[in-house]
Amino acid sequence: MKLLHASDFHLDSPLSGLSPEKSALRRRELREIPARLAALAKEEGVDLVLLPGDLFDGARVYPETVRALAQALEDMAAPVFIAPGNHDCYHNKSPYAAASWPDNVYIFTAPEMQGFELPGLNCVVHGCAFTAPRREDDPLRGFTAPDDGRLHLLCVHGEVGLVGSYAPIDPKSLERSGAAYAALGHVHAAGSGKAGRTLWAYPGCPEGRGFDELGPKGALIVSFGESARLVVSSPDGPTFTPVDLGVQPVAAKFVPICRRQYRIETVSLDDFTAWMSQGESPNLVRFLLSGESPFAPDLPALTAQAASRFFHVELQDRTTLPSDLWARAEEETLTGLFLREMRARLNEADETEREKLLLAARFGLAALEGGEDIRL
Ligand SMILES: [Mn+2]
Repeated sequence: MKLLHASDFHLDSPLSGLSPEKSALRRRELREIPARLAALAKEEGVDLVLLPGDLFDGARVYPETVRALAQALEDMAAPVFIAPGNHDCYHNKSPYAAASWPDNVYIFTAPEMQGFELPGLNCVVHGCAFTAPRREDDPLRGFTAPDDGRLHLLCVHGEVGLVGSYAPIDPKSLERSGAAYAALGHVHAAGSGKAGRTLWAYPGCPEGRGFDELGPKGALIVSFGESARLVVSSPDGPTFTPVDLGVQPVAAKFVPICRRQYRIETVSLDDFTAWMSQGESPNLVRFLLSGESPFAPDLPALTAQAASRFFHVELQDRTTLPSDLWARAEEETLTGLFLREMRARLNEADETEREKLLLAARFGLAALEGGEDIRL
């Protein structure tokens, strides 16, 4: 028995920080997520698909987006369960109620837990729906699946924790649920944990939409009866650590399906030049320029130089003044006096003030030493 678990597509998201052309392209790429998942479902030969919510970013959805989703869900050729989340909560005007959906799609419509039996798989899928953009109670409170030898699965949108406005799920509720696997949605980074004999997991969103959604993004393929594994998130994407889950071994495999990745790379000015000599990248990259430099790097010029190599690139200056410069603070010269003054101010400064002072120090030194700041 194998299932596909994906969530938080946020279809038709407004994508800020990109040109109108690039946002339009990204919106189209987002709209292709369901089709890519359908291809993955077929390739893996899954028996079941669990989609715990936030498939749409909001109530305003393009008709073609709904059509593309419905078509892809039909193509999955397996039972599909949707548990609407805070962004796509169920109500009588939501696309879940208004549009027509293929026969293999089941949408949870009530905040209370409901079970749906799949006799062919000896399995029961339990889920619920957000019916408003907020929910402060634990959707699993008081829920326990019967210990009847069938495979019990959860499909729920919410956040693992004790309090919050997005269906806080107490780990104790997960433990008491008796489910073998809890397919959760809401958190945009892949991750998972164990509560009693229940493995719970978030696949994360299948495409990043900003620099707060970094690295490879995708879906989970979960199989039952193999050696147990737990998926753990790391900065380079999820990695896998084997764990013993006891009676019902579950294996969760992360499969990247994203077209592009948002990445933040910390590089020295020299390494940045090396990055520039590499081939073209489909990614959206923010470089944090690090290391020591007597002058402030010319960000507009460097960004222009890098622009053609990345789908999107932006630079931030994190360089500091060379440390040997401060040795000159003891000199009985105007430069020495200036450095002593700047050092005292930098020691007192907060983060934003530091940036300005660093720039002031660079300009001041350039003026005093007759040098030239490349930005002037
Ligand atoms: Mn959510």
